[in-house]
Amino acid sequence: MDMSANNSTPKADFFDYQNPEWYRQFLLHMRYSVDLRTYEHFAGIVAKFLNSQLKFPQLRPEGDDSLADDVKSMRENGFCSLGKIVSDEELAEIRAHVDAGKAHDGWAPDKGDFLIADAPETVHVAHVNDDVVETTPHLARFASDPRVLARAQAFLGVAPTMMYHAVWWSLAGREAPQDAQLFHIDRHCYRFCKLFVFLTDVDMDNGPHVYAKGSGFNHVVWQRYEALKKLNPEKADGYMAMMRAQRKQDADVEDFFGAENIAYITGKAGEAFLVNTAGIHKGLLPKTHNRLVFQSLYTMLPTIKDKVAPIDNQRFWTEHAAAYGDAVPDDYLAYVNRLMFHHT
Ligand SMILES: O=C(O)CCC(=O)C(=O)O
Ligand SMILES: [Fe+2]
Repeated sequence: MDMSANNSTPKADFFDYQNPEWYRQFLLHMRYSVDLRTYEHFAGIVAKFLNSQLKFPQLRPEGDDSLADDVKSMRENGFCSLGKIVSDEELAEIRAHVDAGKAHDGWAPDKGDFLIADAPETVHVAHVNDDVVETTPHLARFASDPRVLARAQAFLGVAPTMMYHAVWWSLAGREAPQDAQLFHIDRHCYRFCKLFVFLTDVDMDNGPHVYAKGSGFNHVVWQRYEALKKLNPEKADGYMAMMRAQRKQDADVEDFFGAENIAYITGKAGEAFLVNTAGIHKGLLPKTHNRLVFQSLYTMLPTIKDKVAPIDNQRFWTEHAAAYGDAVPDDYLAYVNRLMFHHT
């Protein structure tokens, strides 16, 4: 045995005390590996640890009297409505900026950039380019609206971490749904939720967000499985197979959750909702008009998988203060936005 070599090998280096990468990979692995029955318990441990370090009290914006009911609805149904949070003037400014910017196919970026008016027929979902999203007025402020952060915090059990802002078009007139237009679940973190702000009017024909109520918690998924197993073992296996499949058939989702529990979330341009997309969901393929949506993602910990793109947006801090005063303490706001904006 050659004992003269130093102990630097790829494996030894990867698991070096100083290498953050293995800690990151370990956290990611836990996300997919924790037993479904105890998933919430594990998420609670993560929240407890973070709170012991952060010590941020629960945000309670003045006059916000539906916080408790909304969080209850997020837990029981999977989502809550925030009503109209964007004025018509703001909408017009947002639209002017977005319409003038380029977009790309969210699932095939190699197709290149295009103006939405020239979107190729093969594109179903056109993501507005990052440089356009970053410079669109108002969006960053909505994402840190005290009511939004308060709900995200109460739902997650800890002050949220903002992972990204995204804007995309779901294009009408395409024949069959694709990707996120089919039922699926997201797995960004142990607990997470997303803010959706409709930037066009959305009715049943224009791409509502569709959600299977009560599908958002792993332990509940497991309880349903156990209950079903007693009544009908074969059906229980079918249910688990559906939960594991990446894309879920409409008929299965309706069968297992009940057609009455499939919610179609529509709304006027400027209306917003928060949703736990760990539950089964999709954006229904729009028939008549293109749908434009703004989204931000709130997690307990950085997700590792989502791209982190720091934005130089000094406007954000002054705009936020002008809109919401000191409803969100400075250190709280800086923590929430630490991956996205530099605080000065
Ligand atoms: O477009 C939608 O309504 C759903 C998109 C989606 O699956 C997501 O944002 O996780
Ligand atoms: Fe999704």
